[in-house]
Amino acid sequence: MTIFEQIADGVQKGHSDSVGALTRNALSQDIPAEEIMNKGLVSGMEVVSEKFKNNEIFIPEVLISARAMNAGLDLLKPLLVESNVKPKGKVVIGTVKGDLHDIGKNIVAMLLQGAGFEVIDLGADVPKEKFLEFVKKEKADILGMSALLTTTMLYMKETIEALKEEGIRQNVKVIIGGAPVTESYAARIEADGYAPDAASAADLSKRLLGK
Ligand code: B1M
Repeated sequence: MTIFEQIADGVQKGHSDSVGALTRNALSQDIPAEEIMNKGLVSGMEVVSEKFKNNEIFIPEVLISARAMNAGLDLLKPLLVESNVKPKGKVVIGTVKGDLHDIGKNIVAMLLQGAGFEVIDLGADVPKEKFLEFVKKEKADILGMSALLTTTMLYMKETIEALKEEGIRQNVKVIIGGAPVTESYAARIEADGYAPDAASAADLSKRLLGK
């Protein structure tokens, strides 16, 4: 196995210690950080993402793999920033106001990160003012909103209306998801896309930015 395959394998198995050690080893061989990230960490997380989509693995395994991926990513981050490697895009994400469910949103954030996006996670119970503030401040390419309650999903529409009122709706793609959310609801509130699960959210984001 190449060192990239070993890193990818470590991510899939959720072995944080070995992913960290292998990432250090790869760096000591002067392999560029971007290559380690893409061919090792992201490639491993893509397999995890696919298996999650196909119900071959479940939330605990995804969380353990994400932790292993982060063990490598933490070592690469300073180098990636230094070498100015551009992420695929910037995503501001959060669970909407009134809603404390964040497990699904966290997985979406992790898989987006695993797919090469810079992710700014605002947490749960996020008011529209905060979404707007961060979309503007961070010049986000994508705003991701999650909702798990039939009552709180209505707040997604309010946030999109607020983006329009602020005159910045055209600057950002809006994607939404969460158990009660549907494709037709997304169309109705004029979101740019809906994803039924975390892996699809990463695919959708790449598609929307033409990556
Ligand atoms: Co709540 N809860 N809960 N809950 N809870 C549900 C959602 C519910 C369906 C349970 C039920 O009654 N059967 C129900 C909602 C009913 C409805 O509105 N239709 C419900 C209720 C009623 C409530 C309370 C009101 C209960 C009460 O207090 N009386 C209360 C509300 C609190 C609040 O938010 N204000 C409440 C509280 C809680 C806990 C705090 C105890 C806990 C949340 C803990 C936490 O998140 N930190 C909780 C939990 C765990 C659940 C269930 C059991 C599981 C949710 C979950 O984490 N699923 C849930 C029942 C269920 O869904 N079966 C339920 C796993 C997660 C990986 O899936 O979040 O769907 P999910 O995310 C998926 C996709 O939806 C998608 O990708 C994810 C990964 O594949 N996705 C996106 C999610 N966000 C996305 C964003 C995207 C794209 C895709 O783009 C940006």
